[in-house]
Amino acid sequence: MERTFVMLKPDCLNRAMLGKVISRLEEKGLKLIGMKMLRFNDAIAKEHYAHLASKPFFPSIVEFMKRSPVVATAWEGKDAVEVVRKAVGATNGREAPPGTIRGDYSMSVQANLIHASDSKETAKKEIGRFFKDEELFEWEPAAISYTYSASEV
Ligand code: IDP
Ligand code: MG
Repeated sequence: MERTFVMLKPDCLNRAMLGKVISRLEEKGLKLIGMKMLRFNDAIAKEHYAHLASKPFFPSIVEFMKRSPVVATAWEGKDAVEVVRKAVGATNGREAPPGTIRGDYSMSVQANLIHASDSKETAKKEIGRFFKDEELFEWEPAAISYTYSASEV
């Protein structure tokens, strides 16, 4: 099954939205396979957001991500990368459609609650950045045979 990386950002913790946001992914039918709390430093922030290093708002993202701890999670499911990106919605919370996590809970471009990998390659890199192999768990949810049809697994 495909894996993806999701991070609950400082605004998610500080607005006490962790449970809500994690529930959205659980209720969709994705399987949580790893979870940890950590605090960003400059090195992690620069590596994680390297694709934005040339943007004028880059220093502000780094400061934002260091403001409080974050929660890193890894999820598994069929087409997990795309399914999660769709559930998360557009970067700008004011433009993300209702029904998406950002569309329902965020009013900001920067404080948009959640990070999700944008491709399978990125997901592999990001899971590897934040988790050791032994911090990722193989398990079978009790409802798995009601989450997918036999031909989908
Ligand atoms: P994504 O999170 O939807 O994949 P990216 O373009 O990868 O969006 O940007 C990473 C993060 O950087 C965003 O989630 C947001 O927190 C922040 N960011 C992106 N664009 C801006 C901006 O124009 N101003 C401030 N922060 C931004
Ligand atoms: Mg991105």
